[in-house]
Amino acid sequence: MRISQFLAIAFFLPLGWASAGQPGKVIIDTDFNTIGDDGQTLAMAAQLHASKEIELVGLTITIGNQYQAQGLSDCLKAVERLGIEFQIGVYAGAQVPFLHTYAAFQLEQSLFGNATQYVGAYTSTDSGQLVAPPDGFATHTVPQNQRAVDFIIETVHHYPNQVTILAIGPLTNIALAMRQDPTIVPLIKQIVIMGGQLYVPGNSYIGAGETNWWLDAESARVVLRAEVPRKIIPLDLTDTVNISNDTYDLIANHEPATPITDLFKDIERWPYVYDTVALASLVDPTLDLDERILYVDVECGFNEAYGRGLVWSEDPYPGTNVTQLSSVIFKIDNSRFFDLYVDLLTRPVPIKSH
Ligand SMILES: *[C@@H]1O[C@H](CO)[C@@H](O)[C@H](O)[C@H]1NC(C)=O
Ligand SMILES: *[C@@H]1O[C@H](CO)[C@@H](O)[C@H](O)[C@H]1NC(C)=O
Ligand SMILES: *[C@@H]1O[C@H](CO)[C@@H](O)[C@H](O)[C@H]1NC(C)=O
Ligand SMILES: *[C@@H]1O[C@H](CO)[C@@H](O)[C@H](O)[C@H]1NC(C)=O
Ligand SMILES: [Ca+2]
Repeated sequence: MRISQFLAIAFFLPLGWASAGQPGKVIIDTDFNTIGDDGQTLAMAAQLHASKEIELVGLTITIGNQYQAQGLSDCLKAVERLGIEFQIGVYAGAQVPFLHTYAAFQLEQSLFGNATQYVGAYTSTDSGQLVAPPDGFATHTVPQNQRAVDFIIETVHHYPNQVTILAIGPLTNIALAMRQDPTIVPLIKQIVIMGGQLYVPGNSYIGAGETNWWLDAESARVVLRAEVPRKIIPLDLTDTVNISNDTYDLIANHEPATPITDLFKDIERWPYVYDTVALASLVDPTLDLDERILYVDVECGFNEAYGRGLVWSEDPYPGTNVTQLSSVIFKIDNSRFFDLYVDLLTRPVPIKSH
């Protein structure tokens, strides 16, 4: 079943609190990597753009899985590989988190213990040496002249209440945009965030938080406290959306092979698909099976809990505007999700322009 049919059904169902009908225009803010969950999300979004189920308006790159310059380089190649490089601009974003720099991370290590889990870019300092994807660097695509923060601000003003931000990395670019021009905040249609953990352990340094929020907790806090409709896809959900070997094989062994399935064949098998769940939940809210409206915040103290999600079931501060509540998804329809995942990751690439 195609998404358009899902949407037709969704039309007759009560939609979730933060779901405002068809997704429409989407900016993806991403700590890009070639064929990890961010790269998969872009490949899926490009197909949804081609079939007009979303309108992808730009890709803004942030630090996270990799330093920003490497994510940017990999994303330039990705749009060429997908054949969307003349339609979708790639914008360079924040190079370091708002406060939680590599130096701060090193201090944390010395005070609170060594890293035992995933720390993304912080496995080393930024060497500045770019590494090519398996199929080489981009040959003819360069970043847009405009910076990510300015692009976000300009786009939201140009299309008031029409732009959804799919935020699948640390929230640095979005927080900076909200601070540079606070008038965008009430004009953002919705932010869908992959990040945070509420009742499950984290996957970042010493297990405190989820990696995106841990890498830049201050920016996460800015975005979580903004008066903007928000849907959160936390680890609590993504920990329950495991990809099976059979599903892997459907993509890796797909005939005919595509540049995406070829890349997929060589990735290290890993049970989680994180960011792709956020895209799916954005385009098809009927996938959401357990939605709760919660007040969500993030620990910013300089301690072992830095970056950990904080949650209240009710507004903790009298007078807080109700729009600061978040929709949090705890369960999706895994079977329908993986049907969509396999479908979108096996469609022909490069995508023919329309
Ligand atoms: C971190 O690891 C290094 C090298 O293994 C070790 O020398 C150091 O004592 C560790 N620090 C803490 C706080 O555990
Ligand atoms: C998903 O995979 C992880 C890691 O292999 C495992 O610990 C967990 O129990 C699995 N969860 C589900 C819902 O299958
Ligand atoms: C999935 O495949 C990997 C390697 O291809 C293998 O190590 C693992 O045991 C398989 N998992 C299951 C549940 O069959
Ligand atoms: C909450 O904020 C929205 C948007 O700024 C505003 O329209 C609304 O009146 C506010 N509600 C309360 C109770 O302050
Ligand atoms: Ca990501």
